[in-house]
Amino acid sequence: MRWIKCFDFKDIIYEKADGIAKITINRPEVRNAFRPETVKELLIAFHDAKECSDVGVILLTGAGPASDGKYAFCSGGDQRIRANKGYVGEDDGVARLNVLDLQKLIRSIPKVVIALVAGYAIGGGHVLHVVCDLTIAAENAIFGQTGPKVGSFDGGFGASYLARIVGQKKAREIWYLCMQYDANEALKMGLINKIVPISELESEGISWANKILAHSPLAIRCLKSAFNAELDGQAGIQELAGTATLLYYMSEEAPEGKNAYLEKRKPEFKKFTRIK
Ligand code: 2NE
Repeated sequence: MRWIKCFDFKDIIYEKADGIAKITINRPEVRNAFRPETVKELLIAFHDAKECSDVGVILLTGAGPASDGKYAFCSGGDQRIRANKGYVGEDDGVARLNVLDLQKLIRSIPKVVIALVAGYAIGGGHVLHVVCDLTIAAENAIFGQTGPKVGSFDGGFGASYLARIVGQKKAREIWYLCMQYDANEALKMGLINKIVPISELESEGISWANKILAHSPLAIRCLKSAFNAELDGQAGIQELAGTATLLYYMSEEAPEGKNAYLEKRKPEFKKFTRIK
């Protein structure tokens, strides 16, 4: 794969090739913990991938190994800069939880997002893989939440969507006990889709991406918003309805309304047959 680097980011690496975007959190010295600058860059990269019509699948991963040989997908919020109101940006001194915006974007982006997890996916980093459409894990992957141990919690997607994936009992166990789970345990509870040797993690992600890219983009888009609609309340319905509007714009009927308006005439909708 000949990845082409996009933008010049500090905390992440953003690359594209052959319909796939790869976003790598690049802070291995802190197990790829995120700070506001990291999340800001991730939001820019995901927005770019959303706008780029060449991209159909996005891979999200963590850089590694670190200098001690260990791997991480992401270890959540950088605890060194956590203040009373959230994580404080180095540039602006503002405390916030902008990772929640990132979670929403990953879920609503009309393209498939695949998490490639090597090593730790912990805390807010665990939630990031949870909100991805699919997760492929290396054999060394470790999953877990730490919130109640470090004085935090994610009661949004991190709890409710996790419970939809692994069931209420298991989700409560994960959050209340803050234990770590290896790749086999994660696969058994339906938290991830597949385990591969670490040397094959990226190639497996690319192989899955290519399978998806060979399929109908609109069908995949409709399916993603349909999966979300049931769970995400008004926002989920809005997403699905947005896709329905897109499809309607592509019909013969919708342009008739717009053209009639622009031509200052009455629209002729009667010429269209009602679909049974
Ligand atoms: C990830 C884990 C289990 C790895 O353990 P280990 O033993 O392999 O590494 P170690 O030595 O703990 O970490 C290596 C270096 O990375 C730093 C460590 O402090 C250490 O630095 P030095 O001592 O070498 O200087 N590091 C690792 N994770 C960090 C982090 N999140 N923030 C800052 N520095 C970090 C182990 O490192 C671990 O448990 N990490 C903490 C995981 C955690 O509690 N994350 C925050 C959860 S809360 C959250 O993410 C959140 C939320 O709940 C709601 C909204 C937004 C965010």
